[in-house]
Amino acid sequence: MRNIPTHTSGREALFNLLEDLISSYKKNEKKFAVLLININNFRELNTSYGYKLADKLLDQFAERLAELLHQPDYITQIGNSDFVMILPGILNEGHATLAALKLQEILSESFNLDSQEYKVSVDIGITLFPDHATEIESLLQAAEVALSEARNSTSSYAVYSEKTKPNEFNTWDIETKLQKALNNHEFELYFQPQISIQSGIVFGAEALIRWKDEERGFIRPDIFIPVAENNGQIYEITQWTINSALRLINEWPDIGDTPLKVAINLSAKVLNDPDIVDSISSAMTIWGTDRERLILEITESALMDDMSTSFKTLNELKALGLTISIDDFGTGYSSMSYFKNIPASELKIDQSFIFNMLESKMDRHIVKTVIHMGHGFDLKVVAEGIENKETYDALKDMGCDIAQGYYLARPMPQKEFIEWINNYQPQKN
Ligand code: G
Ligand code: G
Ligand code: MN
Repeated sequence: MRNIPTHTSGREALFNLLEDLISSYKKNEKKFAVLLININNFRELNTSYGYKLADKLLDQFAERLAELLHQPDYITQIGNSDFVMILPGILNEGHATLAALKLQEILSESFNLDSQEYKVSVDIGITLFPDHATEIESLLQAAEVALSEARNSTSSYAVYSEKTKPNEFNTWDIETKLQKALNNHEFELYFQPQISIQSGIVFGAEALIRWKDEERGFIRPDIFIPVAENNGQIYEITQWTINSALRLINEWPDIGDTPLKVAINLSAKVLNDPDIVDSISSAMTIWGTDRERLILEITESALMDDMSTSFKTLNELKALGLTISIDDFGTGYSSMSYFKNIPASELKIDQSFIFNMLESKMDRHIVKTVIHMGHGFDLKVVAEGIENKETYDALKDMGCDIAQGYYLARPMPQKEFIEWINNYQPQKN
């Protein structure tokens, strides 16, 4: 077990501690340091090794941090891959950077899991009370700024400094910019084609949101969707995505016997919104959408977080005639028993299995098994992340239903997508 508080409870305890420290340190004119520690590429770790292993790694990581503590130091986990360490009673900035160096030294030794070695690297943002800020929020914000500075520099730690602030694009900035983007409709939907692999004809497309900021250029949804999930902006973004997609598909040409489908990514968070079913249903009425055309993708891992609420909402959406697809399938570390009641009609095998399936016998075996199992449950199986013809052909042989990946086409804006459909020649093999 992790012997330090995690997530929400950690955050609350941290705020309480900071409140106490700030009020007593203000009186005594003493300094303390806040270190924000972030594990690099934690998401990739989850994808490559699975949640179970990543969790074990996180446990060991937390243990190592805890060993380092001297009374009255304090450490807590505040996000999936973020930890905050408080060092009370330091005399100057040098003390704090020394601690950061020490931390890095200790964390850079490999972790041993299931008799394999894993390396982890961290970035650390450092901020001092009262030098950089004197309130809880602004202290943590300054630590975020310092962390971004560390991420973007060759050094893996950085101390907050006023001059880094205006150019930095931290979580705080994203929130404000995101709101502006929502108000000004700065988003665009891109579409990545999906092909019915056995017949070779176009099946439809996955809609992927794109946000281009004036200064920063394209900001990846991987970066801003989690921020929006945290602060509630995700509801508005979801409305925008659904309405845009349903409006745009009305411009797509009719080819073949069945209309082209659109797959929209839904954050599992919105499944808790009591109005979500009604709002999707009324968007379909407004845009005159044929129910069979809409696919909703939910990632497997998010689904597992709150299975009872998610399943209830998904069943209602399925009852409306929509297709539910389980995205990133195979990374959610799930118990197979949920399959008996799964409110889905489609599985999207995670890209990580597809990328290496030609080289890795293990990955090939997983893909084959998922296809077989999916079909056993009457589910259509989609493979995404197909980057070459050999992979496409192998998936066809395995009986996979739908294909998506750079080999076929990259995500593209509406206009190009329509041209792409019109020029597409069915794959002949
Ligand atoms: O291609 P890409 O970088 O767009 O996608 C990165 C991630 O962002 C994927 O996991 C995808 O599911 C997610 N994503 C893309 N568009 C949307 C969207 O409109 N809503 C939500 N919730 N997630 C999206
Ligand atoms: O999590 P989700 O499955 O929604 O993520 C879709 C993401 O995968 C998008 O970011 C999309 O651009 C990306 N993508 C789609 N096809 C390929 C591919 O063939 N190779 C790689 N590397 N990424 C892909
Ligand atoms: Mn998806």
